[in-house]
This record gives sequence, C-alpha cells and structure tokens, in this order.
Amino acid sequence: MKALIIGAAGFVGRYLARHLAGDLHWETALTKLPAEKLADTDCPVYDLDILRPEEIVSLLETLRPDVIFHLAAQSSVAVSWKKPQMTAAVNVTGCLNLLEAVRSMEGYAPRILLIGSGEEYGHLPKGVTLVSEETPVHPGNPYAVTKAAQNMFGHLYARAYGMDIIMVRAFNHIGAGQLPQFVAADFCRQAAQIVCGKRENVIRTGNLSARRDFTDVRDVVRAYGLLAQKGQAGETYNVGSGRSIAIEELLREIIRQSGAEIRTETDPARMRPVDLPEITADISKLQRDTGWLPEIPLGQTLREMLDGFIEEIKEEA
Ligand code: A2R
Repeated sequence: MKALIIGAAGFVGRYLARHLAGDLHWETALTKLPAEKLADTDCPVYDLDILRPEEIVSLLETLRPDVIFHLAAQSSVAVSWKKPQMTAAVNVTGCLNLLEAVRSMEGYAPRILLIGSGEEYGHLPKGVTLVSEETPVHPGNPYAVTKAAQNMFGHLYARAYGMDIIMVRAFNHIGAGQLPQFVAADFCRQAAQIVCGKRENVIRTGNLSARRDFTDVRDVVRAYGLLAQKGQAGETYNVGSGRSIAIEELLREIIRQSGAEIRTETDPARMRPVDLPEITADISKLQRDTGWLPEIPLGQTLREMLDGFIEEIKEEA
C-alpha cells in the first residue's frame, strides 16, 4: 500500500507516519510546508502548500498514492477567531484543491481521508451529550465551521463524482509533543516546570468543569489506518474514546503522576465561557466497521506527556 500524508509536520502527522511506515509497513511519503522541519523520519518528505493547486497535481502524478491522509490545516480555534479568512482558505479551499487535483487526474481513484473534528458538532441540544455521526452539527467557532464545510464537500464529492472519500471527526487527542495551547499539554508543562523547580507549586487553570472525550494520539492514528483499510466510502466516522472526563479529573491525574505537592489557582486569562458542558463521541460506527478500540490508558498518556516536558526542560538547562 502506498500512502501520502499531507500536513505531516504537525502533531498528528508525525505519529501517523510512524504508524503507517513502522507498524503497517506501508510505503509512506510525507508533505510539509517549506518553512517547516521534519527530521527524524526515514520516509521521503516533499514541500507542499495546499493553497498551490498545481503543486498538488504534480506531486500526485509523481507518487500516485493509494491512500491520501489530509491533515494539513490551520488547527487552532483561537487563531481561527483572529484569522477567519486564512483559516477558511487553508481548511476549506485547501481541501477543495486536493479534491479537485484528484478529480482532474485520469484513471486515478485513491482513497482520501479528510480529517475533521468533534468541534463540528458545537452547540448540542439540551440534554444531549453523546453524539453520533447523525447528530446535527452547529459549529460554535470559525475553525469548526471550516471543518464542517470540509465534511460536507467530502460527502458531496463522494456522492456527485463517486470518489472514494472518508470523513473523520476526531475528538480531543493528546500525547507527547503536543503544543501547550491544548489543555492537557498546558497542565503537563506547568507540572513539569514545578517538578524541575522552575516554577512555584501552583498550576494555573481555566474552567475545570467541562467534560471532554480524550484519546491517545497513537490510538487515533491506528483508527485512521483501519479506516483507510475498512471504512466505507462516503461515510463520516467519529474517532474518540467513547467516554468523557471532567478537565478537573484530568488535572488531578496529572498532579498525581507528578508526585509533587501542587496547588491550583484559576487564571482569568485562561477562562473561556463554557458553552458546551459535556461532549462524548459515540464510536459504535467506527467499532462496527473496523473493530477499533482505544488501548492506551489516559494515565499512561499523561505520564508520557509529563516526562516529555521534563526532558525538554532538562535539555534546555
Ligand atoms: O500551521 P503550521 O505551520 O503548524 O502547519 C500546519 C500545516 N499547514 C499546512 N500544510 C500545507 N499547506 C498549508 N497551506 C498549511 N497550513 C498549515 O498542517 C501543520 O504542520 C499541519 C497540521 O498540523 P497541526 O496543526 O499540528 O494539527 P494536528 O493536531 O496534527 O491535527 C491534524 C488534523 C488537522 O486537520 C486538525 O484540524 C484535525 O486533525 O483535528
């Protein structure tokens, strides 16, 4: 099997590359933006800006992958509020550039996985916390709107042109190497700074009451690999753990893993209005079609994230 990961220099891409090439032994090629660095891989790496359609066609002509994983995105919700046009360009026009590039090529019908987000569901009707792929989407931020649009284009192109496209809605995924703009990484970094004596024993937090569905990024990329093999064309799949935990529980577990005496304090700068108290992915469709189940316990993931930050701090010193 020949695979191509577009947007491979990001958090998920690095793990997906390791899984496809290392575990599945697929011939895997990677793309990154010209300014990005992607060391630490034996896979061939190509520069590609998804906003340059002619570059996509020429790369696909050269490689002719059987499966394309489209990860390239502006993936920050915060940035999407500040730069909605840029977010829409990369996430929607970029996806269309890929779909049109494939459509323009004679006799070429790869499987394409469009990676979207649990954020697409957005505001849920009162009393609903478990969301299936049939739950209507009400995106609550520009990022989520762009991912919902990507999903709709995926459906449209699969139906209208018979293209082999699978849409994914990935819920919160976490792991070592994640940037501290995400909550679990933020808390782990603060705890690591405390463990290394670089900070007073206080973790500053935002709202802790929201409940979210967290999955180890290695389980997430395993689901992507299985969907590439067993998913149904034209369908959307939730990828999550199927259970939610309160951010407060996550924080308690990080503090426990750190082994340090740590207090917590709310930080007004980290407070965001909680418009969605709880969301959990219904993953029965993914399980039915692929047999996937998450395997890595949350405590192990948090431990490794903490260790990753501790190592980073020691290297800096
Ligand atoms: O924004 P950067 O410089 O971090 O680069 C990101 C890259 N990217 C692009 N690639 C090609 N052409 C573009 N015009 C373009 N703009 C941005 O896509 C980054 O290296 C990669 C996405 O990786 P992350 O931001 O780390 O996202 P993550 O966590 O790996 O999520 C993968 C996918 C995304 O589509 C998310 O929206 C979805 O899973 O949840």
